[in-house]
Amino acid sequence: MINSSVKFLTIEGMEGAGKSTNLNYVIDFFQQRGIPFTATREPGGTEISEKIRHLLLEHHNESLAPLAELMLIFAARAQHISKVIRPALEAGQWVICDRFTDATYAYQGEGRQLGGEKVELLERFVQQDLQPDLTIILDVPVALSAARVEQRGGELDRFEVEGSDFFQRVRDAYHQRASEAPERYALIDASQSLAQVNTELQNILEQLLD
Ligand code: T5A
Repeated sequence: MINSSVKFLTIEGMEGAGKSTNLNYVIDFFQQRGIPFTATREPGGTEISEKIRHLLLEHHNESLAPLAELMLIFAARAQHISKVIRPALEAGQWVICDRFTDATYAYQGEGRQLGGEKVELLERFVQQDLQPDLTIILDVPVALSAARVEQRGGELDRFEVEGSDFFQRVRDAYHQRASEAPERYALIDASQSLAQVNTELQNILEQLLD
């Protein structure tokens, strides 16, 4: 059962799961009902955090150490929380965020194999009591994620060039987190047609706002 006091909603999933596509659906849903919200994303969401995002996604002549990657993500997050997320929540708005710390557990904790303890340490330090109230995970198998990224075209970023083992660890981590706290997560099979995904999303949002 979804808690009706939900305010901080995050959307997660692997590359090509359809986060951007479905985020637009969520935004329309809120707009049609006149519910005040802030839609944002991670890494990014502020001028400085977007600069860190570029640093994270671009290719460089030297490799980025996984621990440095983790610290950059939390630096961007600290700025984002301070400038966007907390002010919006304090103003009584919903916050709808494309990725948040679940992505760090999945990509840095498991994908990069840094382990969950380091992520948890920084999560406590940076977020204190702040946690999403509900996280929607758009779940796709690794092969479909790769196929959708390929179909979308364009240059692959620093994460998208990773292999299937990396992404399998990422997907497993999302499943693990969802199974450990089912009340905080809604898992949608995003390998279905977009119309079917939208229907599931609509059911979740209606429950949320009832
Ligand atoms: N990252 C992020 C970390 O490593 N740690 C962290 O803590 C955080 C916060 C950027 C990267 O940062 C990493 C993870 C990421 O690698 P991002 O901007 O969210 O994160 O980037 P991507 O996940 O790469 O976003 P994408 O745009 O690739 O994926 P989306 O948004 O999930 O997919 P979308 O909506 O663009 O759809 C992709 C294609 O699939 C089609 C769409 O039309 C589009 O062509 N599609 C479908 N087709 C058929 N059926 C459906 N149901 C479909 N849904 C979408």
